[in-house]
Amino acid sequence: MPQILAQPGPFAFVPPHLALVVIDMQRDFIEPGGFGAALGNDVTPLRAIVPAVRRLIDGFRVAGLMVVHTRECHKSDLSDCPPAKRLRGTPSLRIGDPGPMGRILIAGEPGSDILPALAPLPHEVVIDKPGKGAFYATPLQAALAARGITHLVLAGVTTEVCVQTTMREANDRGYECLLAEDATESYFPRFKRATLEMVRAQGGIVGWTATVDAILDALA
Ligand code: C5J
Repeated sequence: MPQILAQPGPFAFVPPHLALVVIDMQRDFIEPGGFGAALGNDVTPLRAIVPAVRRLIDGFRVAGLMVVHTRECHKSDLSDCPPAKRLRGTPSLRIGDPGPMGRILIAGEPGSDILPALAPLPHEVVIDKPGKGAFYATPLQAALAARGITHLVLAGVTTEVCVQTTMREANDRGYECLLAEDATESYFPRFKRATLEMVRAQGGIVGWTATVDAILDALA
């Protein structure tokens, strides 16, 4: 059985049952003028992981493994956006407001698109999600079950919000999960460090972490 050199120990998997889930690599989080910037964040650190995410996606594609992409976005009438989510904090633009890349975090608007460098292929699953976790109110679990997926590699942004929430949701559903250390990023470096540590603490209480190189070595 192939193994990824991971922390806190080797991550064993059977190839056809392993999928990559790429979380929210959208213009709204990574480009100026989107939701991430409206919350007052410097978005430039997130752009730096694009090449690593692309290498990971390419590795899964070459290995013939499932690649899933998610987008955090809402219906244009905001019927799937709880007022608590929309009204919290003091962003310069709220969800649904018009911005330079169209309405913030609304499905179909330019800002909700995945970055062109990481665009899904036509046959790949794309999950639009109204929450931080990719399992809440989405068909993700059914899509994974249809392919017999038991093991997940997670990547994307932001580490401690949508990526970690999705990893915890997956862990509770019985998936073995590994977070790609250099293919995830946060607006807050210390939150990323803390997430990696808490995921793999206590013998891997939420799962494993490994570098993109280690993951690709095991797929080769
Ligand atoms: C956030 C996300 N940070 N994709 N979304 O609101 O992590």
